[in-house]
Amino acid sequence: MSSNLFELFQERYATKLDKTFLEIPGGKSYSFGEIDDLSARMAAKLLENGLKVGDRVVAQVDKTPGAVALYLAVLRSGGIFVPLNTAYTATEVEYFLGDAKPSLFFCGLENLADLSEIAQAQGVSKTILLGNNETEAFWGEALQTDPKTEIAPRSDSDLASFLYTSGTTGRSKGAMLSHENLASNALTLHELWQFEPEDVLLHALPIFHIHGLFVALHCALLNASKVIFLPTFDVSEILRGMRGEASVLMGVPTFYSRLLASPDFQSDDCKGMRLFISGSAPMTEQVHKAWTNKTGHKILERYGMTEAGMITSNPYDGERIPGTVGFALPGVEVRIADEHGKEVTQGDIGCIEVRGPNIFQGYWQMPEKTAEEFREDGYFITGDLGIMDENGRVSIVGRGKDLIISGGYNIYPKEIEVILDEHPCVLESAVIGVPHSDFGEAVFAVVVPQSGKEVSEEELKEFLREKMARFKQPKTIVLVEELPRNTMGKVQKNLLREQFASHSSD
Ligand code: MCA
Ligand code: AMP
Repeated sequence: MSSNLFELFQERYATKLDKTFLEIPGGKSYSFGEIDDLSARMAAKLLENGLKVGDRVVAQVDKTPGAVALYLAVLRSGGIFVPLNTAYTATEVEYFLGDAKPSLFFCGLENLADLSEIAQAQGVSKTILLGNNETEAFWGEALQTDPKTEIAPRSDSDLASFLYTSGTTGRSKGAMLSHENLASNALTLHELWQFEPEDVLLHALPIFHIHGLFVALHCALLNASKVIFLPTFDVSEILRGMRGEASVLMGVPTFYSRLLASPDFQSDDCKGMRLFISGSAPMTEQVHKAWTNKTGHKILERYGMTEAGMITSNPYDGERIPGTVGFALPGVEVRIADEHGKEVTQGDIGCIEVRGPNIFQGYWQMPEKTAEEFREDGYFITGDLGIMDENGRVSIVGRGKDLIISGGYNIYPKEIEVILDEHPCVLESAVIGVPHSDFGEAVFAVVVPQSGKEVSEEELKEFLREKMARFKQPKTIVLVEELPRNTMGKVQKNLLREQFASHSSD
């Protein structure tokens, strides 16, 4: 196996340079050869801007072919790619820049002035505008630069990327992923899901997370597949893709429930499709079955995590059972364990623990935090609760960690509670997830005002507005006199979830 992940991709598409790689709405397309060349030219410009092997490159950029080329350019230069959600506010970006200490920061035009200032204060040597097409900024300039075709040699354990994942402590942690972590996972998925030479991937996921950047794009790169590359999820564009050349769709459950709810969606639309994959959040049995009834296809659900890439998958050939996430991927070990890491009796509920070449290298500059998440025998503690049947099939039954998954985005309540509690009129708060028909779960905040002080839901929402990305902000905030606590004084979120379960946040 090549050590530099980029080399592996290049080997796979080397004979398909004229083939379309990325096709964007409107019909414009970029061949494998063009993106490869662009990435080599961008690599030359990265070097010109001072990038050295092992440097971090943070990118908060729109989903464009240029962004894909930038990712590949960083890989081939031996840098570490750190993508950020485009919804993050300047305050959030400031934290990531201060933590990752990148040498280069790529961003979009919106907020450029603010972000440059923030980046400079955090010691970032250069803030660069990527540009949204080949006539603009870094993208445009790269095309005028001679390519640097050499690929920086990397060893298996060298870092390729790190992705931030929030934590139960409220502080985001950079999960460090090596070239081997990403390569092994991609090769396994490509084989397991039986990619075929003529497959066309319908890509509507963001490219700042594992799902869209690694699972989806890496499979396409390994397969030298055409990708219908949509900037955002849009039902009519998805239908157009399915009615056209697409054969594989990867998405979060919200994609599937929105398609089912669309009056334009017809059974025939899926005639040319080979495979539907879902993950990042639990898919309800109801959606799974409705999809099968409508299309005749059984969605293949898989389970993963930023720290581990993909962990389990329903089988390609065997039975895809709703409510289960399938079997440990080949080469990956999964066990259901008690709080000491001892395997529970088969069929009992326990914590899902995982070991294998996919498991990350630790949290960026947080050795203690890393140590807490691993057992002595190398298993990583996912924090998800599951059961395993006698054949090794896993079902996720809950979460040991306080986490909300909304439309496939992970939101850690602690992060929101810390900020809410900073409001001068707030005594304390508890953030929970409540059922939501579109996003699966919605963020819901329960707030206790300081005695003698008054505050409204609107004022609190306004207070949060600039401090965190919109998708994290509570859809509803209710004010209460006190929070339910157990005898140890711990807030009983289960009681709040029961109390507010039917409180519609839709
Ligand atoms: C958008 N909004 C949301 C969400 N998305 N609110 C809660 N949860 C969300 N997921 C809010 C926006 O802030 C905005 O609020 C309003 O909805 C409309 O925004 P818009 O961007 O138009 O939303 P959308 O296009 O309808 O997006 C919904 C979406 C998107 C397509 C489901 O959230 C999405 O692409 N999710 C996929 C996330 C993903 O890739 N997860 C993988 C993580 P306002 O109106 O108030 O401003 S990787 C992972 O989890 C692991 C490893 C794994 O297993 O894959
Ligand atoms: P993240 O931390 O963003 O990488 O999200 C990882 C978490 O998403 C996992 O720990 C699970 O809780 C959840 N997750 C991913 N895939 C699934 C799935 N198919 N079913 C249920 N939960 C999932």
